[in-house]
Amino acid sequence: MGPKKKGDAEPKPPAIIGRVGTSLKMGIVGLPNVGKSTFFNVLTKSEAEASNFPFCTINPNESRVPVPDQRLQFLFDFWKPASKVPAFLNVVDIAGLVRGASEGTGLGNAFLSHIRECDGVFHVIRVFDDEEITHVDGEVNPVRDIETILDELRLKDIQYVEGRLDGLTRQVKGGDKAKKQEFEVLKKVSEVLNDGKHIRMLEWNDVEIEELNKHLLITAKPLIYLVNMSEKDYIRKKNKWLMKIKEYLDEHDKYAKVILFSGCLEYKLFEMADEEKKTFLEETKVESALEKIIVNGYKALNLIYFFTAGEDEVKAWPVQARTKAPQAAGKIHTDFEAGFIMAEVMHFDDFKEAGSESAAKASGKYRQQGKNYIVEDGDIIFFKFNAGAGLSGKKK
Ligand SMILES: Nc1nc2c(ncn2[C@@H]2O[C@H](COP(=O)(O)OP(=O)(O)O)[C@@H](O)[C@H]2O)c(=O)[nH]1
Ligand SMILES: [Mg+2]
Repeated sequence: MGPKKKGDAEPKPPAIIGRVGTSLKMGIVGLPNVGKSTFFNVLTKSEAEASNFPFCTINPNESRVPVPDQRLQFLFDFWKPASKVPAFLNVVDIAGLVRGASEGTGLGNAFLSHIRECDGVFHVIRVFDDEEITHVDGEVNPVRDIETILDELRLKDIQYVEGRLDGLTRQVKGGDKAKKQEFEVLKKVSEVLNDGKHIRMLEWNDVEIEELNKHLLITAKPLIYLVNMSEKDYIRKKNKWLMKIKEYLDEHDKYAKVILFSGCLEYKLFEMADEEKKTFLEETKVESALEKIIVNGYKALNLIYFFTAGEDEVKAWPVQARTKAPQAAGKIHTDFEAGFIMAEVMHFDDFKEAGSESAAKASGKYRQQGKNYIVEDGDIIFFKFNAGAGLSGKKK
């Protein structure tokens, strides 16, 4: 693949359900007392500490955590720049939902509206037993809990969609052709929801997605299950509920991502000194689940990043998947987009293999790309742009 020539048909990327932008957020959702806040705290504190970035509190319930990436670390080590900037995942701790939340039980409506403002969901489920920590529904039963939460999210969307359909039905009957498409799509949405499914579980065409994106439906958001285990169970990777959860999800939420973790263990690791932690991890042969959780959360939001790299700064620039080069350049500066000439691109892997920029160039891995180039995760990019009044500028 060389640079695209003028006149090449522009491929239209498939539409994505969800908001446009790069400051997207994952909300932590679940019943009360399942370990959401513990997870939020340890995630935000330990990741910020481990990577030497200041604790990035936005407000008490919202934080951003650096996205761990060995490629970025490699670039930091290579360039030793004055400024090092990773990508960040925004995370929000949302208060617990209980059965009946969609009808307002336990401030449910307020909490559900917080989920609506997020772009993806970490659904925390509890499989740890602890008599000290009461379970809102009596005893630990993660399958029932998953069902409770999925139902409440779905019922909230049903309320919303039915409200919209009331108005739309009148308008369409009154002959408003412009509303016909929205009406048809929301009718289908309502059927899907009433059939017990979430919007995210189905494939939608571009027209439908265009309509879906006019509404922030909760069940359209990507969802990752985080199974909170006791330390002991997490280390031996065993718990009587795991099979039951798998069976339930195979039947009801087949493509959902499930990640096991232990809030307790993560906290313990966070409090250990480096040496102690190293020994502990070697002896138990366990791994912290936090990196995996962050990376998957970031992916679920359809975010990727490209790098700019040099002696001054090495930085990861978030863009939505399938962003084209000029718009990616626009993340750095609006002038870069307006005066876009070309992008010089080498993929991180090629750079690493070649060992230097010049070696990558010599092996033809440093390519010039035009305005239709779709940026890939891990591209190292050097933009060339026209800096106004006919001046030709070159900028990292
Ligand atoms: N035994 C055990 N207790 C936990 C674990 N995670 C959280 N807890 C405890 O459960 C209680 C509720 O935790 P919290 O994080 O506030 O739950 P939230 O209501 O879901 O935010 C607290 O007393 C925590 O210390 C865990 O993995 N194991
Ligand atoms: Mg909490």
